[in-house]
Amino acid sequence: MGFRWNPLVVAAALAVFPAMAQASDSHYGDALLYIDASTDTLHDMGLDVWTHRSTQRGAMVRVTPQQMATLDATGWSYTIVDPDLGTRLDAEATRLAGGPGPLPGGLPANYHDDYRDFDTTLDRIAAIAAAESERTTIVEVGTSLEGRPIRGLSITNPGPADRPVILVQGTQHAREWISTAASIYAAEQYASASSGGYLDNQLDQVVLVVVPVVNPDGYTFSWEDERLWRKNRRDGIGVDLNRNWGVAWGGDGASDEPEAPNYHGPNAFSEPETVAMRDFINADPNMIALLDVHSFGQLLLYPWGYGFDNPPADALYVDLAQDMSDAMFQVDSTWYQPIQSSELYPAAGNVIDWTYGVHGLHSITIELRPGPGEEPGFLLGPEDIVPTGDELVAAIAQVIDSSLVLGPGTPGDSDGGDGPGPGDDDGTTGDPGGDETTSTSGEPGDSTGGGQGATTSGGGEESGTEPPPTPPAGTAGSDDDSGSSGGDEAGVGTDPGGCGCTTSGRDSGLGWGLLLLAVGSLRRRRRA
Ligand code: 0X9
Ligand code: ZN
Repeated sequence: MGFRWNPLVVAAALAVFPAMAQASDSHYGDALLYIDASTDTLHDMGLDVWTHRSTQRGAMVRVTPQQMATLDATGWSYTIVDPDLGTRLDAEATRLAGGPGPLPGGLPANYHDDYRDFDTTLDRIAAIAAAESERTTIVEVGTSLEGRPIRGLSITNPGPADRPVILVQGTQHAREWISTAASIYAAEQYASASSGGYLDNQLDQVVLVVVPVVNPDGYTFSWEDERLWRKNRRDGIGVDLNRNWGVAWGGDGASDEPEAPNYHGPNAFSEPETVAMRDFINADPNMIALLDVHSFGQLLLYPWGYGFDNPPADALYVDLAQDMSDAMFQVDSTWYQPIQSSELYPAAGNVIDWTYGVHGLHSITIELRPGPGEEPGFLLGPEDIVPTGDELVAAIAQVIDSSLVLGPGTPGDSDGGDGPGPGDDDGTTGDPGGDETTSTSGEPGDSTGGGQGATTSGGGEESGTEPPPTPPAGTAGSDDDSGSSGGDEAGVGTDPGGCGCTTSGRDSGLGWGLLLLAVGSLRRRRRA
């Protein structure tokens, strides 16, 4: 039997928890926990939520020693997954500092042995383009806030110019390094595909564009200052790019607090990174599909993500995501769960709602390895890069095959049926997203600059059965907090992850002194 959340306990905890530290630090003593609570609540408490799902119980969160002390004082129950994240982060930093980087020139085979920083990623893009100049051109999508290139590869065989375009974009979220690594790996597999093979045949029929790092500033910051950074680098605080798109912008699962990990920005398309990608997509009438690559949780997510309405193309998406899951399972029996995005948790202003809602692209968010609630989350080891990359290749191949059969889709927002409704921002008018519900609009995103036009240069079979899920019960992957399962109960003293790790079961009683302090603090904040 669990207990029902006592509103006073929640209020007290909200008042006494310090805001999540976004600044650079070593994370010594930070722990990863499972906490069986509403993820909205955990987020409001300033905890760094790594994995959660609105329709299930429990979340994986990172807590500082101070937050842990407060948790203990408030008597919440939790399960320790990793008692000291600092050790793991240090081990990764030491490995990267000591490990051999890729040799200069050509396409050194050891490139995919480990994660690579932004400049090395750009070098690899250049090297792929040089080595496969018949098939590959470099695409300049735009420029980040701090002036870094948002650069990709366009990969195709010689053929008609108006073939369907499939876009794969990675690393909207900085700390999801496997997204960068797997996207580059997949681009390379296509660019160097053997003549006459499956991938080569696909390249006869489509143009594949891969942009491995949509958020170069955040990615660089995650290498140089703060490994667990998520957003872009706006004002040193950051905007969550995957809340900054113009369909249902400002709705559920997006915060208007700049410090929040899911801060949506002052208006839709306020950021040069989303503007650049938006303009790139707007400019290409042949674009037919988008795969947005994240980690973690092994999930295939389809629209809508802003809320629980079914998209007009619901049946299509159920099939597409299932077919992708089947194709990926064929690679090495790793199961990716297909679900509607909002079932993970609502996340208004995400990219796939915009690409589907405005352009009708067949749009999928993929959360790569590890599985839901699985260690080490964002700190996935380098040995997973190639197998995850192979899974991403299978996912892309299925998106291509399905898109060729389906043809261009219909904008999900165009028929007045389910969906955010007309008036969503296609970015061409400068009008902020049409469905803001919780935030005031600022200036049009188009006014921030950075949205230059893109230029180019340079040269499965189905398994039939659904494999069983392997995740620990009650968790599913994602690093942002926005879902709410309201009225969650906590299984006191249980091990929600089924991971056999240390459990600290405590009763939910709260010291009266702490409670009064907290309520007083809340009152003071309200008056302010
Ligand atoms: O929160 C996100 O932006 C994505 N998860 S992540 O852990 N990589 O940050 C998921 C977005 C998918 N859309 C919805 N859940 N609605
Ligand atoms: Zn992400």
